[in-house]
Amino acid sequence: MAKIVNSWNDWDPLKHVIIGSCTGCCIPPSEEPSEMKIPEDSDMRGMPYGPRSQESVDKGNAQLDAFQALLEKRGIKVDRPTPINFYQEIGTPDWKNACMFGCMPPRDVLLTVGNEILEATMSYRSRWFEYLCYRPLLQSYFDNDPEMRWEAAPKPRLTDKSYNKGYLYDGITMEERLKRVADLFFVTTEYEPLFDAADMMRMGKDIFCQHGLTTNRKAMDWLRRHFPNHRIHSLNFPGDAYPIHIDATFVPLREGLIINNPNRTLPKGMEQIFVENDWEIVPAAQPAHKTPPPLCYSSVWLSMNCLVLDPKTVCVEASEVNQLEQMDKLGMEALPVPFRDAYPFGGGLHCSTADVYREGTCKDYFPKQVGKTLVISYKL
Ligand code: DAV
Repeated sequence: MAKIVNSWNDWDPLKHVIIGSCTGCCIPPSEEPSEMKIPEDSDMRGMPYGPRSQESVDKGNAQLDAFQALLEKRGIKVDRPTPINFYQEIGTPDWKNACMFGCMPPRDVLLTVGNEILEATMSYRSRWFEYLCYRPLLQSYFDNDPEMRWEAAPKPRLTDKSYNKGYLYDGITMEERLKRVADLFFVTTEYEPLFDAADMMRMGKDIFCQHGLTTNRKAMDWLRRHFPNHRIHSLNFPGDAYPIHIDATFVPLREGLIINNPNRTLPKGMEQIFVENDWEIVPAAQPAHKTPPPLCYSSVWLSMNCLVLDPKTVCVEASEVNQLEQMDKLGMEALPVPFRDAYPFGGGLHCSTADVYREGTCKDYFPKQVGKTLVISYKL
């Protein structure tokens, strides 16, 4: 039987990937952590929950299908999840929620590390059951690849103990938001491990995790124990008032090269491990757009949320002219992919995919373990 699952980083040659789907996606009811993510001036603020319009779903799906066709033309195998009925009340013995979110960004849910695919805990109630959409795929990988490790992180209780009540209050200023991020005080507590897979940047033997609204330190400690042959690091980016998911902030393009959101740079002491190991950190190009598309959770920095196909080739959103130009300057062939109609469903080209197979093995890109990033224990 063939090997199906293998991926150690975000840049080795991609052979097999999952692309999400907009079918049935909903705007979920407001919850403490999702409210935090929505900027004051966003048209998402105060939106009633319920299914997204069929027109927007069709437009999003058309772009996802075209992206699939582009990858398949290049010999990359593409799988798709099986959407469930997201517009139904869900619950556990601890809570109820009026509906779910969707299954557009598989990157948030699935963390591939070598021959393992790990289902993340997630940190919103609306996304608690999202793993079900990927189960048909995971089960078939498990059935057909005898080495595939299928794992799920402990499902979180997500009771009120997991959230800092009143963290977001009316009239909170931008200054206060930024201070809280700098102080590592987030809406999620340290009560239980919580993480979205998109907060992880996989770099061979090292996994760098963004500490923010969706991932806490206890999750990093859980990952440290779960992956004993890896080194788990914590990164934070104090310039980001809404820190969720590392992939519009700090994005590796190939061995030795990372683009970093210029508004969200690493604090002192955290850049050292990259510098000492000869990694170049380049400020990412400015987004081409002043605002995200309507009803979008993410910022304009989805411009840098690109999918690397191999160390010389990268997919970039087609209207992101500055980012396309920068890729060229950095020696990458950039393939333009129209994708703004899919953004509102949860993200860009990186978010909307999850690795199944990339060539390559687990390498040590950071032999010099220096600076202040290594997670020893979750305590601050
Ligand atoms: O800048 O809004 C989006 C990341 C989505 N996975 C941002 C982060």
